[in-house]
Amino acid sequence: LTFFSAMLHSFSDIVLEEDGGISTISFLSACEGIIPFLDTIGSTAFAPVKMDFMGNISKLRTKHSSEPSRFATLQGILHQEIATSTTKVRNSATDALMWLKRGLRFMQKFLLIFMNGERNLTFALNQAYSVTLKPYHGWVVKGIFALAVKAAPYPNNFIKALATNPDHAQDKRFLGILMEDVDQYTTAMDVVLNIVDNFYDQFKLESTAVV
Ligand code: 6S8
Repeated sequence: LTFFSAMLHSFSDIVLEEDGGISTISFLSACEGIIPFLDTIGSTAFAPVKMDFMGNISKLRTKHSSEPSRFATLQGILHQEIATSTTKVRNSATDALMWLKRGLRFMQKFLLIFMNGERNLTFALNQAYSVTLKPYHGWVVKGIFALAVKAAPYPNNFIKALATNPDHAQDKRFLGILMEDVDQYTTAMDVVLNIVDNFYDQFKLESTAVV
């Protein structure tokens, strides 16, 4: 019925290992599940965002393929780069995951603000951006963001884009169902992102560099 319930691979499907290990494949599949979302609501202004997001997924997929059993969890990948002092090298998996989690946190915050009733999407996007990606962006990238925000759809079109069938969006009950799905989805994202954020804090992997 909604984009979130129809997703083949969602953050809600990620089963954590006993020690909190996050399956690399489940995580990357959940990330890929977001791409059709960018396609439906997106115009060409979204292209750089999508490319960056997909680039990081692909970096992590490549890393995983190089030694699937060792890199079965995201933590396994990070531990290996910590042990080999390669977390900061160009194109490291640590760096790819850092940007991926920042983008996901941006999306999660945006959805939460929307779910709490904010219907001015430009405002919601700016709010989410301020507390997630903005601190790491220099003026050029801030400009790209400002441009993308201008392509934000009208709230009704956004809601319609989140229905698997546009007719469903006309149903009085649709908004309530959508809000439930968004709630479940953002909660599942929160669990996974908190684990990854805590790992980055614990091992001092977060970079404050501005791009
Ligand atoms: C650093 C950086 N990546 C890159 O330079 C930036 C690329 C362009 C991003 C512009 C601003 C993005 C904000 C989101 C805009 C959405 C607006 C919607 C408007 C309608 C890193 O790149 C590389 O990733 C790394 O691999 C390495 O090379 O220094 C490193 C080297 O550089 C970023 O800042 C990551 C941006 C990720 C954005 C992911 C978006 C998440 C997905 C969904 C968002 C859903 C948006 C909801 C829209 C609803 C519309 C109403």
